Amino acid sequence: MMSGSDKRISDSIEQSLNQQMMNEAFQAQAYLALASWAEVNNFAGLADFFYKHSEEERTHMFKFLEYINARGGEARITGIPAPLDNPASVEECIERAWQHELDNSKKIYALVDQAMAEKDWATFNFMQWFVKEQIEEEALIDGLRDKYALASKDKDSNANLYSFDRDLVGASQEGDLPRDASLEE
Ligand code: OFO
Repeated sequence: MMSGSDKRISDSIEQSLNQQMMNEAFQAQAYLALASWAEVNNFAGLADFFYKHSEEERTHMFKFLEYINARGGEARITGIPAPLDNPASVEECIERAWQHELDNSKKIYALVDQAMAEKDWATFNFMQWFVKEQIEEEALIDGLRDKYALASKDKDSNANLYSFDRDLVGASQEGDLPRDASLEE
């Protein structure tokens, strides 16, 4: 048990970290809802992809929880908003995911701003993992959008949509970082 003097984050940073912890829980819940919708609508590949992604978001929530407690603060688990109603189509489902990532990136950047303004370099450093993660996740979901766009070009055939979905079974959650591309050559 930490005493008050062991606390090495300000109250305002602690509050923002707690808020972001619950934002990550919300992300997990939102992806879970999209995954279940996809499963019910017989898109097994898309469901698999989003179930896995929901798990990833949950690990992000835990990273915040561990960090807050490790710095002598206190992680506070609160309620989260309900996910949106079911999407009307695969396209809407994927666009929702895209919007979730863009929104979450903004929240991450706001926390980085705050850590910098408070000269809390430990939190600033901790947040860099999330900055990188959001680059990867935006690339991952943008890649999904591209695949869907290709698959749905021929509106007369379901074959493309079928192979699009099959392609997602077991698809990696690791997006390639654009900035790493040259290192791998
Ligand atoms: Fe938590 O990484 Fe996406 O949102």
